[in-house]
Amino acid sequence: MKNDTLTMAIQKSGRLSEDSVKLLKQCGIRIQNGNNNLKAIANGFPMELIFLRDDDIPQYVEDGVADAGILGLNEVLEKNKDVEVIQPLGFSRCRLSVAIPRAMDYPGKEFLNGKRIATSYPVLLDKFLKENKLNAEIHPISGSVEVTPGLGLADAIFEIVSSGGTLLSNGLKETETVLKSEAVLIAGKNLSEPVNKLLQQLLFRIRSVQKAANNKYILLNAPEEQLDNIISLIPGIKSPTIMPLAEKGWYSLHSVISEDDFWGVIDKLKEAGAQGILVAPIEKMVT
Ligand code: PRT
Ligand code: ZN
Repeated sequence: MKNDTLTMAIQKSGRLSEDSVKLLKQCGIRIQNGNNNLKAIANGFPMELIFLRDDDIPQYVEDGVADAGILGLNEVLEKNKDVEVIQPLGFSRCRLSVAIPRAMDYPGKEFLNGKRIATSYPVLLDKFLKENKLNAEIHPISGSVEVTPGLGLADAIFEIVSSGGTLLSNGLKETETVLKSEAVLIAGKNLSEPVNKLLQQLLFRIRSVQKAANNKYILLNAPEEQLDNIISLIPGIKSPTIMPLAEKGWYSLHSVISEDDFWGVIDKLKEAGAQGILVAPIEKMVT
């Protein structure tokens, strides 16, 4: 393992691949020779990439072959390797749920007692059953878990749900949400000091990108008598920038607003007499 490079494992091809590469790109890290090979060198950061099946990433990180990796939290918890979850990344959101045939009554978790449950997550299912003192038979299966009840191979399933479309088209209904998952950054526990420093630099970039995505740049014109009121509505990072307009009694005000507050605040700003409100995306945000 090199000390001057962060070795990052990402999914070779699948649901996580595109967003993993996109996130790195937003952090100023571009991949030179695509993901056709097992490895690639990055531009813009001392990083080497390894492209793997997501199932293999926790083991590679535990073994120190990779320093860090990007994969779904569901897979990290299922593999249960000695790695650290460093940062949720906000994409590939899904949930790990129990589902049963739609026509069945579901009185509660005790329904699962004595039942056969098909899953590609046997470790997490076993944990769920034990935590709830349920006694069910686990049928590990690697794909198309949703078809098993229809084929008479299982009474229930424990599988990833996103839109719910696959459950619907297989005549199933979701009865328990056991885990909410999204892509996460994981890292090894015994990184050398220089590699850990690189990881912290990467983390700083990721958080700046995430903060920017959650905030908007807002510009507006405000009448002088409403300035204090408007400033209290959009306080910004430190305080808003205020510049006088050519027209007497009017000011231009620049600030930052959280995506979540946006619509609620816009109405109040209009009520306070703000005009010419412009809202623009922020690419990076360093605070
Ligand atoms: O080949 P490799 O092993 O690398 O990939 P993979 O086939 O194991 O995984 P992949 O690429 O399918 O998914 C990678 C990760 O994406 C998962 O571990 C989850 O963290 C996340 N993710 C997000 C999903 C989904 N959404 C998803 N919808 N993983 C799987 N699905 C499947 C699910 O298994 C089910 O069959 O989609 C179906 C349900 O989708 P809906 O939208 O119909 O509910
Ligand atoms: Zn996989």
